[in-house]
Amino acid sequence: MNNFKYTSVIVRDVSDSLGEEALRMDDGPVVDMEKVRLQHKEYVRTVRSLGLKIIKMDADHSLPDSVFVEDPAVVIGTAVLLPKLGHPSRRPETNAMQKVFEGIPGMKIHKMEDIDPMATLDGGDVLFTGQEIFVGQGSRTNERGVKVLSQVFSGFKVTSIEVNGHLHLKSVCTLAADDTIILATGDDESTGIVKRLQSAATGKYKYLEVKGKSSGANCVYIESNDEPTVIHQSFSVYPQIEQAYNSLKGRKIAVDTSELSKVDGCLTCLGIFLTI
Ligand code: CIR
Repeated sequence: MNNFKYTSVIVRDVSDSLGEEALRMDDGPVVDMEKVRLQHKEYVRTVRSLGLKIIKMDADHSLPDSVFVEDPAVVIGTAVLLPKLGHPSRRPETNAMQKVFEGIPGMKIHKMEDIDPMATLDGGDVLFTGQEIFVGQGSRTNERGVKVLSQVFSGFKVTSIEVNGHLHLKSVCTLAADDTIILATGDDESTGIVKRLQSAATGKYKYLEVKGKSSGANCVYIESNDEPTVIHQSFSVYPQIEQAYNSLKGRKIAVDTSELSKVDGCLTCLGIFLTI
């Protein structure tokens, strides 16, 4: 399977209600919606420039967090799991997502709620490395959600990692190359999470460590266009990550999504990458 040779990406236009109503872990600075839209546009332009087809969903202004499309779908190959999202306000997001996948020939859709109505999961908790799947268990994903994920993607080993102090597993670690996981170790919670992941891992990986804001370790790894590419956060916003990303082979592209990080959005959360 060409796990990371993506051909298309699902994105969703920004909801007008994001600034005022999106969920956030901390009360913080006001969100500048103009900046959010510009940063989202730039992200979409970057992904398109890599040759990927953009499948764009319309904004739903009644769903403030719906730009974060990674959470309402987990896709590996032709299998898609539509989870029951961890936070009730986000659960309707899977309705439009289901319609999108029904329109893509060859996809096999699994609805978490039909398998176990008590299970919850956010896609941001699911880290697929090509060798195995790690799934964060914390405020959004419960044990039953992990179980449903293991059933749907039964061809891979699924390991649950306790997540505390951060929204999702991928808030602190993501894949940066086919054999490399980039990890945040800037605070006690992220250090604990990545230590648990490292001791549970059965695949062979190199680990790249970054300090500072944990979301500096959230990047998108793509093998389309015959050159491994990493889309990472801007070095001017996250100076601590420069050395780590520069040590990777292949193409590196910076995209600034710092305005979305005010409501806990990372880079991975803005797209669902498909290989078919
Ligand atoms: C939430 O709390 O659900 C949103 N404000 C942020 C979700 C970000 N999702 C992700 O990184 N996968």
